[in-house]
Amino acid sequence: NFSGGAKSNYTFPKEFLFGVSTAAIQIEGAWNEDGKSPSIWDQLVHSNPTFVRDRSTPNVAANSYHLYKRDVQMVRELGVDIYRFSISWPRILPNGLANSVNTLGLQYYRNLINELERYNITPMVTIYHWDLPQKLQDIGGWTNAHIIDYYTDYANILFENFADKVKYWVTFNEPMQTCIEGYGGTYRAPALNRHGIAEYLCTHNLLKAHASVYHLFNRQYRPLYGGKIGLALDSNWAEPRSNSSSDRQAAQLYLRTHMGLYANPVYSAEGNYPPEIIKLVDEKSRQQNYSQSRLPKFTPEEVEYIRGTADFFGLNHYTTYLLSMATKPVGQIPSHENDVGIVRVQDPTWPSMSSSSWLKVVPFGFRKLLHWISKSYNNIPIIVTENGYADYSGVHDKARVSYYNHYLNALLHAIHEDRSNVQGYFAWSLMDNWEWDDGYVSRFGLYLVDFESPNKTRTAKDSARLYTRVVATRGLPADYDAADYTAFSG
Ligand code: GBH
Repeated sequence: NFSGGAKSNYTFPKEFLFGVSTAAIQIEGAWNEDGKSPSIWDQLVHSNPTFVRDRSTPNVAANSYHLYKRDVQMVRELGVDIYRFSISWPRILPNGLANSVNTLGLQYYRNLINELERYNITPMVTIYHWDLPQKLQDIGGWTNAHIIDYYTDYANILFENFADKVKYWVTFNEPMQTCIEGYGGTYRAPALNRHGIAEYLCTHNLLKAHASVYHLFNRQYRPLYGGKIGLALDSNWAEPRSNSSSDRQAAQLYLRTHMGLYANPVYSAEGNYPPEIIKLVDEKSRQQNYSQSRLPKFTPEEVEYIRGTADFFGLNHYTTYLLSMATKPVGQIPSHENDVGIVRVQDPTWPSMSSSSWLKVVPFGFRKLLHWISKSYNNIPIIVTENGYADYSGVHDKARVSYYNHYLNALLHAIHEDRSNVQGYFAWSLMDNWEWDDGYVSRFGLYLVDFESPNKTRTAKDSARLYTRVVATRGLPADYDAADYTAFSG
């Protein structure tokens, strides 16, 4: 039984926030219009087209740069309270640096925010959703400690312009993807692949940059305008592969050294990286003859500077893995994967026909993860900033409807039975978009986008209708069956 709980009459609290999420490069297009410079993703896919499953680019995507009014209309149709989108750094600062601000870029987001305001929809802004200006990558990107100041300058410009209207800010979307996959690996831009070294430098600078922007907001903007600021961390749930103590240890180690690498410094009572990862990387580095640990150290002052720098825990969650301890070395040497030394698989019997092979449908994992976060980080308010399902397209998206039903049912149980402090939920995504290395093959939208049509026509899917009902009634439809997984069996 994969379900997150039996069918119930639970409903979402009155003040619970419902929203939908997008990200700039995945929807906007206009990649070189009105002064925007290339991001590391433009650079990666233009120079290496086979990186993407269908060899597509985000050059035009859903053309939201020109169609944002239609986007806001869809948000209104859904009846949600809040819209999460990201701002493109290279659209605001083509050099990456604050010496020259692109007023046309600012104007685009001002128009979008004003349009949302007109219909009483709260904006949530992600300051960084992976699209670093290539010009900053040329000088080291997130491995260059000066980026802490560059990022703070960029955020300051956003606050100056928009903090009067934007009441929710997310500093970073999924730092694990940026650092471990982008700098340590090849799966995300800049695909640097300097494993064992660069992911830790990136993590170190990114956490300091997050704290710097939190303090800036707290000091200069919160007193004037109010508002909340946090991080959005991605995490799978980690289920022990068997009930052995070693597998149970592996599952905990996964949570503590993956999501925990970013969560512990910010959300734990004691701050700093989890002691497990410090010990593992220190020991390996010594054995490997490095003169110092490949994981940089925070000074006690830095630990304090970073600790507690978030008003909410943003969680992006999609799926679950089974964990066990590795019996022989895993991953490249050196690398974060090798440092941690655990093995991650999925149960082939878990249902899913998703276009994204990793996306197995395991609602109980969502519920357990919410509980784990609540317990580990002092019952911090959680906002689920992303959750959703990918298919190969179509408006009658039975599997997505089923996915949302099952995961929202698990969420209701988390709130009512486990008392997890979840205050909001965002569906990923408002519409089909450019799904990174999956291009336009994998579709996550509540709205279908016809990428072939000149107007990038958007059409509501069945899942959009479901979500509208959930938002309006604050509960699941009467015909929802918690035991039914047939939608995922092909
Ligand atoms: C999010 O990332 C992103 O924020 C969003 O932009 C994206 O469109 C959306 O989800 C859907 O993908 O390495 O074997 O674990 C998702 C986080 C975690 C999903 C890693 C893919 C890779 C499979 N990702 N996972 S594996």
